[in-house]
Amino acid sequence: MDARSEVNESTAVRELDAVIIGAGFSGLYANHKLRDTLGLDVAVIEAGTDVGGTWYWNRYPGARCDSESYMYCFAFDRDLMQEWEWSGKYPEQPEILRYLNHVADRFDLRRNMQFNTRVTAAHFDEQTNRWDVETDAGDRFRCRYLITGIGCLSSGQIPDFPGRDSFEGESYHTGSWPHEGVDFAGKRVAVIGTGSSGVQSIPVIAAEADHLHVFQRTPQYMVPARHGNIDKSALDEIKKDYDAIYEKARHSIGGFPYDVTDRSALSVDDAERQAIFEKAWEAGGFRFTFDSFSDLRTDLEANETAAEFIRSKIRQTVRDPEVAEKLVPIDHPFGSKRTLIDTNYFETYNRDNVTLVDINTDPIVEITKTGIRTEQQQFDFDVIVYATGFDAMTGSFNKIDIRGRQGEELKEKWAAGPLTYLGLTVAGFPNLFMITGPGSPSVLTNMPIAIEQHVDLVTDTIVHLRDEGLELIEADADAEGAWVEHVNEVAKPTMFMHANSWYLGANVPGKPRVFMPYAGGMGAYRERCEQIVANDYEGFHFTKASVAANS
Ligand code: NA7
Repeated sequence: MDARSEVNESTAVRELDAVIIGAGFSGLYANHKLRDTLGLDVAVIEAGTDVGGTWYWNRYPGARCDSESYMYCFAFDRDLMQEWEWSGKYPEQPEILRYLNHVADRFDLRRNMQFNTRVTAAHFDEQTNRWDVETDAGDRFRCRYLITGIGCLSSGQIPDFPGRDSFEGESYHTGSWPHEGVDFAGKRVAVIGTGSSGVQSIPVIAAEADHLHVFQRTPQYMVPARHGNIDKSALDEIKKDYDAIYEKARHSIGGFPYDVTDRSALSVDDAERQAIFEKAWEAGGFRFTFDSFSDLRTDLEANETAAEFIRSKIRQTVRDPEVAEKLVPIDHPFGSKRTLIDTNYFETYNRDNVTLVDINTDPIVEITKTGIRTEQQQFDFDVIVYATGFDAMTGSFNKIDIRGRQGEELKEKWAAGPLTYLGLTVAGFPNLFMITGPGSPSVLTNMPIAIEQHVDLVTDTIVHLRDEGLELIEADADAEGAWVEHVNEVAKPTMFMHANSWYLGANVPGKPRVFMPYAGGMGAYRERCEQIVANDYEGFHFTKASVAANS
């Protein structure tokens, strides 16, 4: 029987212990823990036709994770860790999707999942102390716990360019790429956007297309990925030490097991600094930051030394000096927007079939039937690729009508920026748990590490409720306010406050400028959570089952 027909037998309200929204890393693991470890009656509701979340949707050419493969996986099951073989240094989208399908098969996770279905509303009912959940397929669930695993970058953004819908060629957003792929051969292609998705796809599309025009708004800092096949014997060595490696990652800043230097960029002379940067550049990826200097994230002068080093690499790589200058970032510090990890990105501009359009000096005026018109030029295209990013962190929440006590709308509550306690719970929204919600380390860390920490905490909390005969857990408004303040305080001295980034909501017109993820590091966050639990769930209050039953 298909999972959907199992769940959707009728439109009558189905009583459950928990509804989990999303079947990506978060939903898969939450389903395993709540259903199999705790024995709860759970339904997982997923908009896609299968598991995978981010990696189900983002199938654009070149899509890949920036975490090294051996760290971009679940660590909750030793056999699973040992048996999966990654083929590349960084995991590519098809391989991550295969991995998540393997996890779903191995733990039989699909049997209580309902695909092709979006949750449209979730209202907390103060009479029953349950969440009433509705879907676009007409399902109605009533559950004690509501868990969101809806991802941080799942709500795609296509800018509202005039005439956008008049284009008669093919157009795609990188975050909802056709499953059958796109044939670029012999075609005139535009890519708008040079974030991670643009930077990963541009070299691949350029190699296939007749001609590629890249429309760039902000030049970006990039560090080479040094991607390649993974050495099997090296992976075997890692696997022997997996427990210790993961334990180190769990207590690190970024969810990686790397040693982080404590050397200041200003403590060495120019020659030594250059040599250190060169070595870190050779290591590639996020190691460039971890291996080089400790104050790149916090000291503008130190940061400028890294910024200048990367600018010189761009100038050395791109042959046409005019094009190189357009690609050189000057208006924000290194690392203030998400650091991009590239493969052959700048080299791509040495190809004859690639043209860079700087839309700061020549802005897009409209999308036409045949292409894109800027202030100075008209371009004709067969395909337009929007690599224009996401309404990050809050966008997917805002698409669901979530209401807490007294009908309070989450969207309204978050109108001036997200308010959460630990990025996990919201005052006035009892028994709602957000996996990697705004205010948690989430996107600033290696995501599986953050997801496992959150799901484990939620699982332990449900056990606590059960053991103590408690019906509801709810964040105190004061604790929530103090956490939001802390999130802001921690971000203040970092580079993150010096750029128009999606971390700050700056890429979405009208979105409040609030720094959304927690920049204090995964290790510190984990310790804080542990302390809170040890202090009888400080900052939370509980409702006893008996009181709830009578209310
Ligand atoms: P990003 O990183 O948000 O990048 C989006 C890109 O699109 C970026 O270059 C933007 O320029 C550009 N953009 C956005 N809106 C416009 C408009 N209106 N006009 C022109 N250009 C625009 O999204 P990605 O999908 O690449 O990556 C998202 C995350 O996924 C990434 O950080 C990783 O965590 C994985 P801007 O820089 O805002 O000037």
